[in-house]
Amino acid sequence: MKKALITGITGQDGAYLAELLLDKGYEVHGIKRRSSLFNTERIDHLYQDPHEKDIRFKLHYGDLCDSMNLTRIIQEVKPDEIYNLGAMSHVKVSFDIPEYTANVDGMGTLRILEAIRLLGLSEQTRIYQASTSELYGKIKESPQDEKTAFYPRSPYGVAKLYAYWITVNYREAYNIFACNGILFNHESPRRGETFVTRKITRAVAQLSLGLQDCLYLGNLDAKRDWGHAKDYVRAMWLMLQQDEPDDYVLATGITTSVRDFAKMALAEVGIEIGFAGKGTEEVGKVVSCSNPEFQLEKGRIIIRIDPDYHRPTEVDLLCGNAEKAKTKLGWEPEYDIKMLIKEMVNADLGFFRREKHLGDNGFKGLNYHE
Ligand code: NDP
Ligand code: GDR
Repeated sequence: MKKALITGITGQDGAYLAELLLDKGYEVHGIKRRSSLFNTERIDHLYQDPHEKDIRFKLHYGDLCDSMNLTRIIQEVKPDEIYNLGAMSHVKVSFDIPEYTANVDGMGTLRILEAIRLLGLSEQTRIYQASTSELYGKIKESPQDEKTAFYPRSPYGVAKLYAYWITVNYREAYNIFACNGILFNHESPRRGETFVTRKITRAVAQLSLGLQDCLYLGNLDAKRDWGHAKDYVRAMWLMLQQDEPDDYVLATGITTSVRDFAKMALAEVGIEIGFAGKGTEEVGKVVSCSNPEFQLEKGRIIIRIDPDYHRPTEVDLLCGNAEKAKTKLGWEPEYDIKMLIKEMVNADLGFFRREKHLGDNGFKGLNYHE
């Protein structure tokens, strides 16, 4: 039975990847951080009682900032595959905590690679490094592929640049089977709530149910190549099953602005909006609402700009070319952006309908703690 170790198992991708590997018969180990509240919501359905026999899912406390901890876990597990998904993954937040971001996202990768080398596991353990389209940053060339030059635009992007190159270096210097997946944005109902897609789909649900008045966003002009996380974790696994290690772009090849994403998400529940005004004065107004369940009057402003969400340096346009992954890995995404939005909006609507029902009947919401 193959063993995998996933850092960042409690995150969006970690949860989907753990499901995939368990389905494939792997023994799956994950590193979770100690936190004052439970942080395993995305993987609770995978939990196996450690007192039972033959369990295939095990969590270890750890942190990418702690070399000794990482080395001990890797020594104990001796994984065939490591998926390094752990990261301070929020680009805007990385401007607030740049040193921490460098430590986790940059040095964290080095710590894992060094552990593999020092433990003599270079021939046994394959590693997947979660690289990102944020490496491209300020580019003129579109679409971007594996040969496009990097120009990161945030402390997050710069930390991930180090991680990218140290992964390449350990592959070349020590013959470690190490791959970078240069992944463009990928989303799902499990996406963190402060990333723009999930922020929008949650707001669509709350606006339409009368639980929120207005959605505040930053740069509506930014364009991203949005795919579904389920498609992308499949390719992470494929990268580690090849004869030779390599780096691959994963993307859909379709780019959409934040403004259009918001329009499409609202259209999913029958709300049409129009945008008017410029810069920070731009607003999104209801043009029509064809859904009899919702009470949104024509002309009501439901989107405004909050300049606090603007970034000191922005990545304007990302659009990926995943031809290499398609040809060499045989990978094809199954979701397009419409299917993605539908799934996300419906999941959030379901959640907030339950919240509203509880509220209407005198109970606190599901996330309420006395
Ligand atoms: P999430 O933010 O959902 O998950 C990040 C994970 O990293 C969480 O499990 C988090 O733990 C963990 N983590 C954070 N800090 C540490 C630390 N110091 N030590 C150990 N673990 C830590 O990210 P995604 O699942 O969306 O992304 C997975 C990886 O892929 C990340 O590295 C991200 O940068 C990268 N990536 C993501 C893309 C995307 O569009 N989703 C695109 C390209 C790259 P906790 O739950 O406790 O916070
Ligand atoms: P990104 O994702 O920075 O691309 O990083 P995010 O969803 O945060 O931003 C996408 C674009 O939307 C604009 N934007 C806003 N963003 C947020 N979060 N909140 C807002 O209110 C808002 N309004 C507009 C942003 O300026 C940006 O242009 C994600 C992360 O998952 C990274 O870890 C990963 O590496 C990259 O995708 C690929």
